[in-house]
Amino acid sequence: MSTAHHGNQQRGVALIMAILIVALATILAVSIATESYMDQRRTMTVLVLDQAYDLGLGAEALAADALIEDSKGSTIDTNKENWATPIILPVDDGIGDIKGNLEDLQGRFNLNNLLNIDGTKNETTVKQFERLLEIVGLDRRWANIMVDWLDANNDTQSPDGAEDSVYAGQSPPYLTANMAITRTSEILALVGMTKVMYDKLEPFVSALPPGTGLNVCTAPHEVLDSLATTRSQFGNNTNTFASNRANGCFPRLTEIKNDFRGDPDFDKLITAHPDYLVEASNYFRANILVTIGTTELAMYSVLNRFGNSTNAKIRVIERNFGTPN
Ligand SMILES: [Ca+2]
Ligand SMILES: [Ca+2]
Repeated sequence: MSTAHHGNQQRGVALIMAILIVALATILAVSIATESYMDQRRTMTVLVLDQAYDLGLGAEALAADALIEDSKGSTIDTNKENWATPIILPVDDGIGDIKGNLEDLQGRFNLNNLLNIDGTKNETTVKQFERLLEIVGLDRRWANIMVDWLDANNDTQSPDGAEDSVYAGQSPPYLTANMAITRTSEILALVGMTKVMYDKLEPFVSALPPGTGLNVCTAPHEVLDSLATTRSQFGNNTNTFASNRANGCFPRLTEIKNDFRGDPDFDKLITAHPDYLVEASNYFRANILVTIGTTELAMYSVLNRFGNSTNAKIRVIERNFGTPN
């Protein structure tokens, strides 16, 4: 009996071993299958992203081409020209598409214009920026804080500036840039600047080379209205503004100069910087979204158009992925 019992025990152990082995084998098989599936997915994503990147570069080249074409026939730049028309191109019979549009960055307030070319504070554009801040619902004190962020010195603007001592007291501590910015998102480094505040301002500002002009044909009414305080504001009737814009450049340079003349701040700005307001642009951003299956690639390329109308050229001065700046 005891032998038979012993034999049963052995069979029992063998059965458990067999079940365990099968279970382990199953786990292993599932794990191998999952891993190889994940490997396939990863490889596919890498390949598709590569493809999306190449397609993005293609869309960027198309954008550059549109800007070169434009320079041949026109001396002004408006949102009614061909380059400003958004494009959608299908990829391989509908497995994806490329969406793209070009935006004139010179319609925005250039933060680097808060300083004169010689690096000193530009009193006239700082006044304009203070008004722009108010128009978008932010405190005007950000203007002087931005001046301190940009200017090379460590002397704090009165009363609202912030230099190294303020930033060194943060956790983690850091220092002011004390130079021109290349991305508007640097604003987020200012002490107290929140994402919500930044999002209010972002559509109206750029980070272009110092001295770059403001295109009145493409500037939103918020930016135009920041040029003067005592004149009728375009933002007071946005429908009229939009319908005037539907015909091309509005307001024309001569119109806005006539309309705003007599406003003390506007007169000072135009006297100090006669070339500040323009009707043509050299800096654009191509916003490109490539979708292939479930993979998306967002690409933002800043394009600089230079040379004359018979021989215009484009250089890409910045490429961002995922976010515009
Ligand atoms: Ca044009
Ligand atoms: Ca400074």
